[in-house]
Amino acid sequence: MQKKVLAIHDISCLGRCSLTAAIPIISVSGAEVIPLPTAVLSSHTGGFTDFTFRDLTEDMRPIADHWKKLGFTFDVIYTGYLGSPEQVGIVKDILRDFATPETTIVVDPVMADAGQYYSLITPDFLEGMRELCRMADIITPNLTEAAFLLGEEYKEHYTQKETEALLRSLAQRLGSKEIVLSGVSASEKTIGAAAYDAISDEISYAFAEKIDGFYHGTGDTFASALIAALTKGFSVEDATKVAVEYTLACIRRTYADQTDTRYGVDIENEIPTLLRLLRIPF
Ligand code: PXL
Repeated sequence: MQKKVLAIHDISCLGRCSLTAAIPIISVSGAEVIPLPTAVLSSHTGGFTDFTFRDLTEDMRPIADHWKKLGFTFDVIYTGYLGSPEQVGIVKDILRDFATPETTIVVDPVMADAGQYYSLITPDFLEGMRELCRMADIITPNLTEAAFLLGEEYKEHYTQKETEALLRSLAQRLGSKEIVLSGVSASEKTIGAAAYDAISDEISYAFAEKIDGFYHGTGDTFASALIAALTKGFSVEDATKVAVEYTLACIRRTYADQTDTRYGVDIENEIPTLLRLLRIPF
């Protein structure tokens, strides 16, 4: 049976993040992606001015009600950027209504990066994101979001010991079974992610070469590739490796092309890389 992934994020028309990353990337795995848009923006909010923003809070319940009448369920429910703090309650109801015992719930608590909230996100979102994380099987924060979820100040550098303490505190506070933490470094030359299995208390790392610059949307590229691998049956540890390698490949190509990094990374021309990493013949 073809897998079905519900993706609850905004559509930022320009800038390849949220749904414009999730739909193409997860589709590479052969899963069907069903979007539930939280807002429509002319571009994402990082580095652009004068972008439009249409909040879809009013539309989300009627859309979900239609699907409920059709008897829909999903193999994966993947939530990310929300358009308003009120959407937390709606998403919680959707998780209750559409997740079966076999559904994997992945919550990306999209709020912040490099120590700062995104421009439309206020601290009002924080408690709601904690509540969503408590309902997840897997959470995928970056280092900033992890610190904020714990009510801690973000630090520019985390040692391995500090990173591991962060993972264990998150698991304790939010009850997470699996945490995939992005933006982790082993040295100045590397960047990657840590995957923590709270049940076995094991932590694995995946690193790639760090490339200069700030690339928008890479958190969504990363989480979407992780989900692509999970739907192909990869373990969280192996899916994290796939996601790190694919994200690095997209960044490397974008860096080589010298394009404006606000427009996101070149996810399209690295689709063959993702197929190879997912071991899908083509
Ligand atoms: O990639 C995270 C993200 C998602 N959606 C919107 C954003 C951002 C980051 O800036 O602005 C609208």
